[in-house]
Amino acid sequence: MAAIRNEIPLDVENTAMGSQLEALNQWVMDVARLTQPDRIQWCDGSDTEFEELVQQMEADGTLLPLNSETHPRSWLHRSHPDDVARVEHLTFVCTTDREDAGPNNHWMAPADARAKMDALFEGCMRGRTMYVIPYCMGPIDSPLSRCGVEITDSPYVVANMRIMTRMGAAALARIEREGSFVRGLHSIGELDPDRRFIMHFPEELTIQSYGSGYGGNALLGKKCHALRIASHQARNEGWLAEHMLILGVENPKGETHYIAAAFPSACGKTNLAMLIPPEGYRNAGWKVWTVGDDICWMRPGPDGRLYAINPEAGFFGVAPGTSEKSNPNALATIQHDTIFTNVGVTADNQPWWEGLDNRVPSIDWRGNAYDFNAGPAAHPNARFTVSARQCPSWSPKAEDAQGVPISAIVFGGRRASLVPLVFEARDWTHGVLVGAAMGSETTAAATGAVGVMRRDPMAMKPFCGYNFADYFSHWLSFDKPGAKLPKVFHVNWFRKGDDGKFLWPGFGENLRVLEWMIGRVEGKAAAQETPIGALPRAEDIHLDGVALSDEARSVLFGFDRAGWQAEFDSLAGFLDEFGERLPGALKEEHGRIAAELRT
Ligand code: GTP
Ligand code: SPV
Ligand code: MN
Repeated sequence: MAAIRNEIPLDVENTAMGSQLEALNQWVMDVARLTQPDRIQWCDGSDTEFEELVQQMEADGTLLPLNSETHPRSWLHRSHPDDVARVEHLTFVCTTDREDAGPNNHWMAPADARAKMDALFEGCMRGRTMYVIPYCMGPIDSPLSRCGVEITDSPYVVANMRIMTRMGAAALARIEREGSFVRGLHSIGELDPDRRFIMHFPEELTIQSYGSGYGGNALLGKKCHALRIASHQARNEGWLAEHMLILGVENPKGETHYIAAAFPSACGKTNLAMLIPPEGYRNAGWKVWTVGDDICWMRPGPDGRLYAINPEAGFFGVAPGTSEKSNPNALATIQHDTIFTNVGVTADNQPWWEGLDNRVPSIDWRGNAYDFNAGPAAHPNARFTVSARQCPSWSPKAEDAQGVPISAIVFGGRRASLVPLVFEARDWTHGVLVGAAMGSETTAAATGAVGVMRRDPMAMKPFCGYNFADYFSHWLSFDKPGAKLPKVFHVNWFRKGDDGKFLWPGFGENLRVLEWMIGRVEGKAAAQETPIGALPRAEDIHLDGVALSDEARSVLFGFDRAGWQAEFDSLAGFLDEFGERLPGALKEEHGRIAAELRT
């Protein structure tokens, strides 16, 4: 349908679409009247459309072609140097009642937010093209999927949305069938950090983003829709929208267990989702299948188990640290048809980032000659955008309309001290407390200080579209008669020794921990009971071939009672922030464990 309309104003009669789409047409026209673009382009997701966009972006320097022999059909995009990550302090949840957004969100009254945004959007697309992007989050035929339409003035956003979502004609047809969709309006504006806001109106299923062209701020299908708005919808409709990877672990008998894991931004989801088993495991027949690397939508199936889909169609992955050694599957995935954002380049125009290999780059992410003393070649939050289908470990079940059944849910974060390698929650309620208690050191995925410990419940601190107290209640509500809920675990790949180095080798070796979890699910693996949950002793996990110091062994598999008492004291303070709204069951669970820790 690739209808390109140059004339403004539009009227409904002018559009080539059925009456079911009247609401969409009306909204597009309203937006055009406000933002005053020179032209409007409805995106159909076709190859021709993509090629035209790329040509245009190559011509104006938005996309720089990379070495076509080593990286065919791949490009470098350099963002504005002040626009390199999510901006949590400028991200708002605008509910009628402030308490519905909760202390975990920045809140603005809907009318105030709308007035502020209208003023910013007014005439902002003059001289630009306005793109209308219909998209579907999740397999196009899945009952768990949801649709949206993003309006943007950024062709870079269109190209990324085409990789990250099911975009175009099929999504528009589903919208026409269903009638409802999430409305996202985006403009890069002036890319001025002082005129930048990411607003969410969950009650109206609406998103408004102005002033940034980067990742989660601008690709509205991702964090804004699939997490903030979807978490709100999921609460009303009885499902979960989570910041989780989904992977399948296939054992030598050919049985596959699916695991969903919530780690905060830049804390290892992409890496775990694409794990390649250590050699011995590989030879024995173990395989890992990737279903998703960032977002998981799940809901109870007829058999009482939780079934999960990945709403995304691509990866927007962290480049720095990605190497043949750490994540060979990711590296294989990004050899062609990939958009790199804010990486460096070598003298022969190949993309390069810290941790890739020992070559020396020639140009840094800002486009300056590389100077070792002037900072890294790649921005620490440099990313690649690539279709998930290119991943060698991409699961054949990833397109399954019913989703995959989840055997285990894993929480985890960057914790240099206290938290052992892995432990298992006693039951669902304890598991929800373990998720609510998550803490992690901040990373470059958002602007602000890096390495600061903060509470990040279920890795959703930046992404939960409503009050965390209600979110914890929603999680608890899944434990009802007939439910066959997954076991809940907590992991920490980031424990450091006295020398400040990581004690656990991580990456592929993490399969040993997944194997123990599956053993627990199947009732086969042993553990030691402690007040914080069931911990494996070193002998309960297969560690053959892993060189661990005595310090590593005692710390990774150890339980520090005094340390956990202090942790539970601090957790009490955090939970108190939610006041009366905090579910009593969570408070009681905390009190029970705190008391056990004191005896
Ligand atoms: P978002 O896309 O921001 O949500 O992040 P993510 O959770 O997918 O993070 P990703 O897998 O890209 O990991 C980010 C960083 O963590 C990279 O620098 C990795 O090298 C590092 N990392 C991942 N897994 C491990 C691990 O097992 N051990 C150690 N030490 N580092 C890891
Ligand atoms: C994250 O920050 O968790 C990401 C990257 O996955 S972004 O899409 O920019 O939010
Ligand atoms: Mn993420």
